[in-house]
Amino acid sequence: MLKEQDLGNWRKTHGLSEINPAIGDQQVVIMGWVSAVRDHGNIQFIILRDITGEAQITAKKSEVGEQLFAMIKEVKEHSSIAVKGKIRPQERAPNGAEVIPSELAVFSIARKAAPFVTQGKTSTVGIDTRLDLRAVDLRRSYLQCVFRIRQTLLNSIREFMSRQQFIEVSTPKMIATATEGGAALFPIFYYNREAFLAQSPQLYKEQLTMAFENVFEIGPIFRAEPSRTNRHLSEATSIDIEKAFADYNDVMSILERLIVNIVDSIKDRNKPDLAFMELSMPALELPFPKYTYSDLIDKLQEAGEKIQWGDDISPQALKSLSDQRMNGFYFIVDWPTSAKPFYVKPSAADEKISESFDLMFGPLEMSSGSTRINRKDQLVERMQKQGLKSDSFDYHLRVFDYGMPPHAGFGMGLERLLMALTKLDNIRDATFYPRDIDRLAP
Ligand code: AMO
Repeated sequence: MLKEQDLGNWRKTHGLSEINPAIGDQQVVIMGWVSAVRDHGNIQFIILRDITGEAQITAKKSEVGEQLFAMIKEVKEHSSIAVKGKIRPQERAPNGAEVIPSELAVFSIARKAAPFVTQGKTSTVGIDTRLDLRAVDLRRSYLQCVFRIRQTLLNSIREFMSRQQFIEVSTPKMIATATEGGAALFPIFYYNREAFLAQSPQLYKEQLTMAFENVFEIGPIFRAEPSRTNRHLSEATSIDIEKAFADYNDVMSILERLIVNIVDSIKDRNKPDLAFMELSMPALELPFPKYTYSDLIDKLQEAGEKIQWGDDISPQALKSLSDQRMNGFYFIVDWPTSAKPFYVKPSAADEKISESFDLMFGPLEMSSGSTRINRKDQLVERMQKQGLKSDSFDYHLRVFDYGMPPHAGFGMGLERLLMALTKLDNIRDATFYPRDIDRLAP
């Protein structure tokens, strides 16, 4: 019988990707979780995985002795184990080497077979079965690739924005008022008052341009989305930037260069992941194509869509257009003022149109942004037109008396971008523990 033991003095000497013939005769200690076992009678193979990669443990009864062999034979997939042993060259094993065990430590025995396999690119079970056991699901090679790409994405955003002299900020997630009209709020108890989870860092990032000029934030946003779609989460991660002395054209230029930088970093740093996923990054050319909202409405009407000027443009409608350039990244600019939140600046030439944009990838919205109103009286007027009480925004409006610079910015959904770049069907797979109308656990 296998017995579980504590870590005690056991420590790794090598990550599994470091196991190779060059290690020679020294003893190694490796640790990880069992991703596969193969029983060949008097030879037992275990494929062990850790965060660096995988290695093969080969136990021949004649080589390791009856007692250790019997123990190894009992090890099940997903168990957490350590092995002490020596390396032997083996062409067919990962990195050309196998580990011949001399001692086994079992930290945690897997008591059940997982309801899904962790190898391979596609899963045979529905997403809900996987999400119910998400930490086990995240052991899947495919998702490990997705989240390594996410890591590159986050690092390259921080590197790029820092190079452009943006400072990373953190703004409150418990807030007093809504900013994004259409999306519903989650109310919370804040001591004896009602408060909300932030839908966006919008007003705070705008205020911070007064002090820091250029700011960015990568943080959670909360949206009570009543619909069940493959592209909406109740808790998402937003990449927000705000820049003083700039308009929407300036921040569109930053956004497209940011996307190019991210894609280049992934191509450079995630080669093995892209190879495993059989995935190539989109070819990008600057500047990204721009379509005005009004032109798109005309095109959609020509394509037979029932859509009026002023309506939102749905992904389904966009799919009816057969424009090659709309398969990749492109901007839709100059949206109706009525379709955008109160802080978006109407155009000086025609106030029905706003200085705003959405960045799209195919039919999917990645980001939206705009030039903002920086005059208090105009902002109050826009709030009133949208039926908002300007008194409840007093905490925000008061800083406009002290020289709010002209500014512009955007917010981009991290999971949307990751989903688009890794060609995931469902946004839930682009986040560790998705939240939606049906799911609050795990
Ligand atoms: P918007 O509401 O368009 O704009 O949101 C910006 C981007 O955030 C992502 N996003 C979501 N992702 C997953 N699930 C959701 N429920 C969800 N909601 C939004 C999308 C979207 O394009 N304050 C403005 C931004 C700005 O003007 O700076 C805002 O929040 O990718």
